[in-house]
Amino acid sequence: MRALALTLMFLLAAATPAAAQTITVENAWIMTPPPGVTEASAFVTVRASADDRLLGASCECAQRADLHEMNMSGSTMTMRPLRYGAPVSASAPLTMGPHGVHIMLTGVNAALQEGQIVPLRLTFRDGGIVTANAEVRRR
Ligand SMILES: [Cu+2]
Repeated sequence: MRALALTLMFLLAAATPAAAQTITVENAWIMTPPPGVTEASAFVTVRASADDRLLGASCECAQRADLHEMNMSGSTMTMRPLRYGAPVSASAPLTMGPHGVHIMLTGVNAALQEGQIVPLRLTFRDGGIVTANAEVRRR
């Protein structure tokens, strides 16, 4: 019986396609929201061993987490939602930042304080769900 269980475990592990894609998330952080503000931006750097797409994010610290991008139109910065996610290339990391791609957190939990570490869940098309520990900080 034990041998059968081990065989099943081995077969399940071998069938997991995630082994083909390796995703590394670095420098995850959330910009400290000013007092009374219920929106905040979160940023990560994503490296992937094969081309992939970041489809969405979630955080227990906020009611919603959406992928956005800042763009310059003339002299004004505009923000638009990335409805189809953000591409991650095997040749260049996806580097989020305050003037580019970011994760918009809305309905932020009042308990979000500077210095806190909160888990950020990222969903990839091929890589599945990756959780990163994001630090709440000013810059
Ligand atoms: Cu935004």
